[in-house]
Amino acid sequence: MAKKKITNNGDAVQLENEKTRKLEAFVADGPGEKLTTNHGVKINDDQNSLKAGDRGASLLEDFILREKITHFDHERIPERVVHARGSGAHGVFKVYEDLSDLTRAAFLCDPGIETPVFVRFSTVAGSRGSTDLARDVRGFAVKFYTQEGNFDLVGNNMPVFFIQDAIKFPDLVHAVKPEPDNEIPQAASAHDTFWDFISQLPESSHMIMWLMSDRALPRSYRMMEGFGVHTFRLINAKGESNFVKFHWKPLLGVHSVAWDEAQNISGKDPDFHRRDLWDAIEAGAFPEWELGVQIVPEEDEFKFDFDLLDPTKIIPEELVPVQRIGKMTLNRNPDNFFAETEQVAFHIGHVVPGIDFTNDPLLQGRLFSYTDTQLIRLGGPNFHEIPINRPVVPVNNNQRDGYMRQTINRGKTSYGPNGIASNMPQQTTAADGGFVSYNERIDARKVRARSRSFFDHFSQARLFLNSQSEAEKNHLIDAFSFELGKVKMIPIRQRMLGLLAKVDKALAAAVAYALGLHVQDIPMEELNNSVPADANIDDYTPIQKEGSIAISAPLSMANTVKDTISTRKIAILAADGVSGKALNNVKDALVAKGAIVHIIAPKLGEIISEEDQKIQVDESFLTAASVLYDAVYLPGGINSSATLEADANAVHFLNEAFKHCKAIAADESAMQVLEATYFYKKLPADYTEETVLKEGILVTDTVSKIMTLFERMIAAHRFWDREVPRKIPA
Ligand code: HDD
Repeated sequence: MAKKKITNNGDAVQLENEKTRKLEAFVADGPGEKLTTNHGVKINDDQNSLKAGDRGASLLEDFILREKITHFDHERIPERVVHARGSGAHGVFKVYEDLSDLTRAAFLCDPGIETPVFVRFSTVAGSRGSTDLARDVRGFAVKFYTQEGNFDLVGNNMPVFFIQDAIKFPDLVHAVKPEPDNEIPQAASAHDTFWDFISQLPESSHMIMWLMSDRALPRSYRMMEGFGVHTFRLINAKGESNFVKFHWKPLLGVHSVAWDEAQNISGKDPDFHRRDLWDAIEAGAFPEWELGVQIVPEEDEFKFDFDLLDPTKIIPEELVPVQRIGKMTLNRNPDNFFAETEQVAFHIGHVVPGIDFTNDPLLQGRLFSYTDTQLIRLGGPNFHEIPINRPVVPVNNNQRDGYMRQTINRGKTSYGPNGIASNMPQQTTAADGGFVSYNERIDARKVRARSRSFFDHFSQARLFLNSQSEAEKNHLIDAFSFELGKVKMIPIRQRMLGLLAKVDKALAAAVAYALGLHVQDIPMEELNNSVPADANIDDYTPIQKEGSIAISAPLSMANTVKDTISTRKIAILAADGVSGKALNNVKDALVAKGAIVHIIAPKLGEIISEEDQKIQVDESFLTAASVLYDAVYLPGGINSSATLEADANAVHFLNEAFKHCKAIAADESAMQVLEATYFYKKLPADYTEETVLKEGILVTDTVSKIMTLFERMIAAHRFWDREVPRKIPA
């Protein structure tokens, strides 16, 4: 029978998945009955240390005290040098159709196979305890526990990277991390060393566009895309290779928050993304992504005006469509953060037969880094034996010993070939599933160099910019102006403006205006870190090949999924005397569509409706904040409206929701509360369907209208177009 786990809200969740079953062997359920030492000796007094008299010194002989304190002293392991702050979840992946034409990876060839996965999302720059809402790249690492061993897809929520060669990774990370003299700022790229580095690194231009865009401020981990970034290879049973880019497409769409909102969330709830993921899974609203692939046949390797091996480039979806090949569902929270989310060790080099690498120089360097880092972080070469890292298939080899070895290998042989154990464990032929590297032809000189096909640093940065909506472009200008405005050294600001101008003169001019500077051209020779001494500057001018495009629709979040309100958080503001009928009708309608609705009142406890009903309050204006919600509803009721109108916190809640372009619906009888806001005068004069869906504001006396239109407003997520023309202080 399938095992079940009871979640916090009392629901039973199926635990019938192979990795989960394997983890069960290591789970300690409950606190246990009798307190013992680590060696099993029952403890008689855990409250007092052993002393020479009740007022005397503690005795060194007290092994119970010593063991407890020693273990405590060693509880922390080094945090990851990057991606230290993360959240994990278990789930499953299933392919839709047999892909054996493309790959021999068994988990991609049989729609009947359900592959367990563990996913860790993360920010990059901040420490373990930093805020979730930093402007940053998000890690999106997936461990597939396949029947042929573990496959780790260690990607990000942005499809390109800052650098083209792994040798620059330590420089990049040193530049973005807090500055070494004063360890300031935490989890932020808005400081001198980061922009000093970036402004001399033209290859980062494309990535910087993504980083300054709203993609760096996800609404939720559940609403982010994921990308494998590098071009990989899929290899079929005949040994044929196709290039592949991996994508994760969230079924809830890709959504972000506003920068001002992100900064506020960092104070109100620094665990915003972690909590959101945890709560959604506990509530049974399992996050889902489709795995997508862009396939490029070997013979098309040189067809594009960029190099497939260059990790600062995407393949625009218009040129090679993303085929959705399967679905991942995250359906179980970890039992223990440290044991699972902290100890999980991903490695880009963990591939299974049917998936292989390319010569992308960033990927090649990563192949070294990931095992190396675990050796220190997880204390030695046996980190693969930590339960979360173990594959679901047997591990047999002649590796032995080392710190923290768990396996007790019986027998005499730990070498091969051997006669004593009949040459076990044996190698497996390719036909039987043994891993064979792709038979790529290599004929080259050994050089420290970069291919000239990597030198067009600006075309795709421009493609990204041109593909953004007006609101998204404004956010980019604001982000650059903020970040460079925090840079103290003027020459760094100036140099960055020069680099930006190479992407887009109007963008550079707008940022220059905010910084009170003028754009000055920088000769490419000055940006010489990425240019070999003999390079011709003309190499930077892109060669337009057939099929080049100016705009790519999927790059804009304006074009994302906007047809669901599932798991969106809606605030209903109410006080004593609220119309219970309106409140409950709207609440029930939203909950029925999967939204999470909280009633927020001046104080916790209960409020009494105008119908004399008791209504349970979820949050007070002290514990809640508008930045933690996606939309607001204001039901009518004379006394409730009078109270809220006079409550500065309620009015601020509404102002802030308006400023962050959220959907706001109100009963006409609550108009007096709206009148107290800054945005009242900016409300549209009519409430036709068209105005409401453009402005995101609805005031009506018909509850049914609220229920139909409000839902569509929430699904639209944000009304960014009103941001600039209807700016208010809040
Ligand atoms: Fe990396 C962690 C993603 C380039 C070296 N990386 C790490 C994680 C993610 C990525 C998601 C966190 C995994 C987890 O949750 O445990 N890294 C990327 C992507 C890159 C990239 C998408 C570019 C395409 N990384 C990169 C380079 C190097 C590293 C070029 C070094 C040469 N990355 C590491 C690391 C980390 C790591 C130091 C820190 C902790 C860990 O590995 O386990 O080895």
